[in-house]
Amino acid sequence: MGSRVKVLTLVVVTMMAQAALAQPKAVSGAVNIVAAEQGGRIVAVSSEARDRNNVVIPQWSARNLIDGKYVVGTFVPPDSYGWSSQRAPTADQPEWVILAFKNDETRLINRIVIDPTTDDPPFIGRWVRDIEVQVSTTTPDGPYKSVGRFVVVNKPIKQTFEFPPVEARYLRVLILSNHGSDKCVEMGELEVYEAIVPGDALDQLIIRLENLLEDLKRYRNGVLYQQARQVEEAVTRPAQPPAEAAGQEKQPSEPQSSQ
Ligand SMILES: [Ca+2]
Repeated sequence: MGSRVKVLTLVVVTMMAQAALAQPKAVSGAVNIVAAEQGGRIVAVSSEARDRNNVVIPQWSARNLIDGKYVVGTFVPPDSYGWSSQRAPTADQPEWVILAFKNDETRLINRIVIDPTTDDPPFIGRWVRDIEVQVSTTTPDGPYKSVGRFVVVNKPIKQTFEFPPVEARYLRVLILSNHGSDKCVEMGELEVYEAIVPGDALDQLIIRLENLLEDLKRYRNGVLYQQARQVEEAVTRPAQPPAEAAGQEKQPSEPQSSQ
């Protein structure tokens, strides 16, 4: 009678249990945690463009990578053109930047965003191209482990790169190439986002499972009630011929055929 319901319930329970056991997919937070205004900082950089007096040109310094200022269309922030290195990178001798988050805290991250756009036009090939993202949970000197290599296209747009959630106290971005220039490599802004394991989703799943358990209990109680009624009906059934009744007295709890 209730066997179809039972099977259905089992299927639902199994599916929900599988969903509960499955690795919850991490999403990225909405806050750029390496932004200077969030407490992020440039720990070290391979080189920065310098003037004739060997002084770093502020408009091209590495701190412009996390200042929240962007070159957009014809708009160029007067004090922030982006970061420019002193020399062009190669795979053997990459340029690099090391970044840290507020108070040098270790954070779980899974996304970086790069806007290559600087004050120089893309066709001269200075913008960043091949990168390798590395993380350290100990010191700025490492040891570092790689979380992936990515290619930044030569377009004035924000480009998102994702990887499995990884703990990072220091983030090192190796720049292995630009788009052809033999002079330097440039990048407008670098953003980092935290991986968020959706606790809310898990809470919702627990609530759903709890509700399902309640439904199952109600179902079980309903079945027990049904059985009890059947027994009751059997016991209180109008008197039967003595011979048959006597035969049944030995098994008073055995339910009679229902209905
Ligand atoms: Ca910037």
